[in-house]
Amino acid sequence: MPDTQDTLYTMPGTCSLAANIAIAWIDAPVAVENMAYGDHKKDAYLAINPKGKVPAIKFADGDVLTELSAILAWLGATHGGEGYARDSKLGRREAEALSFMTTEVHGAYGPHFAAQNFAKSDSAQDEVKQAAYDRLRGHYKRMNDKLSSADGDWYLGEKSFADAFLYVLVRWLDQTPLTLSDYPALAAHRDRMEADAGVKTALGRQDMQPMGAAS
Ligand SMILES: N[C@@H](CCC(=O)N[C@@H](CS)C(=O)NCC(=O)O)C(=O)O
Repeated sequence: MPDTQDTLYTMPGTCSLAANIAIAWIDAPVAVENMAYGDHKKDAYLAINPKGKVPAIKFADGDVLTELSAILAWLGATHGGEGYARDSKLGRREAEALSFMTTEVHGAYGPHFAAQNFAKSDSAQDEVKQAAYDRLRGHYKRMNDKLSSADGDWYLGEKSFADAFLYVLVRWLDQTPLTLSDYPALAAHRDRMEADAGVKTALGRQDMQPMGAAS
């Protein structure tokens, strides 16, 4: 039977949480299908996204959209109303921030999540991991400074999808040798996000728990 609804595919702990939060914030008519870790490499999902990664949206007409920043752009343009229109100044800044976060910051996590893809020996893998953590320190400092200068509440001065992905990145920081207390604006942002009803809904849909003071 053909699908009658657009569906976002997610997995616990992953960047797909940002799209899930966006769906909650704008109340988009998109179902969220949370897969168990590992299902992303099984045939059923590879038939949807041959890259074997989340997020992906499968549309009711069978078309598929992958890449988080493209999915967030589609959500904003299609279901976001005026607040998420892409031709606004906020929309431009949001696209810029999401490109930075998905390519530079998420990209820098490569050696942390899969050091074997970057070096062979244990010592070489350790070296690329340490280099990645140094790079991440710079990225988190930049994001902490930007959030502080934007008045501290929202990354771009008002709520946007950049906050949804920033929250994911701040959660990942806890898995690294970096310390969240070195980035006080990011720590406060995490607590603000975890008090948000849409974030709570999205976490529940992905079988995830809040991590900070609001938990
Ligand atoms: N460039 C992609 C990256 C997607 C990505 O790396 N997703 C991760 C989760 S955060 C994933 O599915 N990893 C599973 C794997 O690589 O096995 C995007 O921005 O959507």
